[in-house]
Amino acid sequence: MRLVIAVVQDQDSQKLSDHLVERGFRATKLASTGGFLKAGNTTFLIGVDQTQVEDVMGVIRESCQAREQMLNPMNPLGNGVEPMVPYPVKVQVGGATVFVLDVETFAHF
Ligand code: 2BA
Repeated sequence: MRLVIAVVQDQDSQKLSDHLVERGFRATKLASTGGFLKAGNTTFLIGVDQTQVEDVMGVIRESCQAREQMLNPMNPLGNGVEPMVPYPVKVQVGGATVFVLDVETFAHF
């Protein structure tokens, strides 16, 4: 068995959720926050047989799109200190960041 962990943008979360259910995949959605942008995103935990990993990857690929987001100047120290990023910059986020892990044990009681 494999555990597919997919970090997706909140805008794609409902679409991905619907597509996974339509295709018969079970998933858990966790509310998460990106470490860099400090913006909300959604993390899916999807447990599948190893033969289904490519199918799940396809569903994720179809459901999630890349978007540009503005990263505004951040100043973690506050008063009078130059921000780490002194001007707004565009970053491309997603479609999805996906990890596939081996599952040692799976139990469902
Ligand atoms: P964030 O950490 O908020 O990152 C949002 C976007 O900012 C990233 O998009 C990337 O384009 C940019 N970015 C992130 N860290 C950067 C850095 N050190 N320097 C320059 N640009 C940087 P994505 O790569 O598509 O990532 C989207 C979200 O996926 C991330 O949100 C994070 O929540 C998750 N993620 C990405 N890579 C990860 C990893 N190696 N481990 C755990 N989570 C990851």
